[in-house]
Amino acid sequence: MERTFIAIKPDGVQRGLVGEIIRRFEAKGFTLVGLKMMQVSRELAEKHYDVHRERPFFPSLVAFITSGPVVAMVWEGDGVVAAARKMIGATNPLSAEPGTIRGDFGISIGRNLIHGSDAIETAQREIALWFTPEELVAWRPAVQPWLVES
Ligand code: DAT
Ligand code: MG
Repeated sequence: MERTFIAIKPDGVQRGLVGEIIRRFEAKGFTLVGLKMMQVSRELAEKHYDVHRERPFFPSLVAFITSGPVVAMVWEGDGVVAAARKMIGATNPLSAEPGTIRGDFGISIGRNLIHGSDAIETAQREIALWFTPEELVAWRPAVQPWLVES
């Protein structure tokens, strides 16, 4: 089953949006299979943002993600990677559509609240980076027959 990595960044935690963001993914029908709050190390931050290493904003990106608690999650469901990106919205919250998380709650690219994997292969890499296999729980919600046709 497809899985994606989602992280509520320090601004999302500080602004009290943890519940709201989890609510949206639950209400949509995706399944939460991993969840932890953590203080991100510099090492993890640099690995996570490795593709952006050469970008001018890389130092501030690492400084920000390590500046306070982050809520790291793994969500499961068919099509969850692309659907989560749609729910999150464009990178710059000012361009993000209303109805998306960034579109509804943000105004600045450096404070865009949430991370979501951009492709299935990225999700696999990020899940392995942030979670051990034991931290992930495979379970089937009882409402599944009311969410998907068998
Ligand atoms: P996304 O988080 O939508 O996947 P990304 O992977 O291109 O966006 O960039 C990672 C993060 O880096 C993004 O959430 C915010 C920051 N960022 C991206 N482009 C930026 C820019 N031009 N200036 C400042 N920060 C930027
Ligand atoms: Mg990205």
